[in-house]
Amino acid sequence: MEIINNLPSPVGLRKDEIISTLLREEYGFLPSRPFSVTAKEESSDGGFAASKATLKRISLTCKGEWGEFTFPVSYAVPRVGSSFPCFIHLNFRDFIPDKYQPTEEIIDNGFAIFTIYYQDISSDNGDFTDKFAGVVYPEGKRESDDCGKIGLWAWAALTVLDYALTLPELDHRRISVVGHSRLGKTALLAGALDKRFYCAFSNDSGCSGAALAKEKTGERIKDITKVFPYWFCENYLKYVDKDENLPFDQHWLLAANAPHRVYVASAEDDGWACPKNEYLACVAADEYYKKQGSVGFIHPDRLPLTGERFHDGDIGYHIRRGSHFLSRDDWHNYMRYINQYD
Ligand code: GTR
Repeated sequence: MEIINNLPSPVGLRKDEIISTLLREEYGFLPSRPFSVTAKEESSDGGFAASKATLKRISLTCKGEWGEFTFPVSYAVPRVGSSFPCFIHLNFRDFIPDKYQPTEEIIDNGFAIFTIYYQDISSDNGDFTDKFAGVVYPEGKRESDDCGKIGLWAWAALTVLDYALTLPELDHRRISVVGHSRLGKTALLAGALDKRFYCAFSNDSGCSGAALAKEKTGERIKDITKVFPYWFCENYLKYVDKDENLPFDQHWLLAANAPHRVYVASAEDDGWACPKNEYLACVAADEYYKKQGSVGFIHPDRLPLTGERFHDGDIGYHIRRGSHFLSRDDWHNYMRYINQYD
């Protein structure tokens, strides 16, 4: 099979070494974890989805060495049953349901789901005084290795995980993080930073997400840092036009998710993300997973065909028909992947 030669290998490095390289050079170091997270139920609707689920709006108040920050989340949970596997979904809107979150279908499959509207954590722009950014970066100023917005959004997913792990109705072994596109990059980072996740699901995350930078088509580091420099730490700018000889690459981000699962979903027509390099990153991360004693990526010795799914390893994968979108096909593949195991 076609592979990309001379990729820097994470094999031989400890996981904390891989993560500190990714944080120092690309995403930036995150704010410290909160000392406490307190939940307040703002509303509860037991009639949600034909009364099959309860939909709650909850405020989470976090206290930490940086001060205090409160953000809202939505939580939909089936009304009948117990030990629900759960998704923490970073979404682009706070609508329930939403075109990227078919909540009733998720409930019907026996899953609970948290939704974080990402801009409730901090705006999707270069304003570092907004919301949580303003708490951790007084006057909106960052050091060159302080995290950008992706790091702040990932911080929120870890915080919701802290809260989810206090809920007796959830299966604490099977709480996963999901995101699409910029929020797929965020889900992969959150997964790398917290071994308590079951799986990190990256949907069409592309450049600076699941796709290898080397030999990538579509979006490159120069493009992404031109429009969205604030997603990353300032150090990342030094890699503009250096995609071909980075000292690390995006398979390190997948590898840093070991030993828990990671899942990469691509869409055939998503050329800007580069489905080929999303697949080849899974291939390249396999060796590190195997060295940790995990089943790595089980796949044929060729590029995938549209419609294929590879669900037998700790690195899960599918490529579907269509364009850049978090679709029902993607969700059904994610639930199928989780359900086949436990
Ligand atoms: C694009 C960006 C991609 C992807 C996408 C999104 O414009 O360049 O890397 O993250 O936005 O998040 O929708």
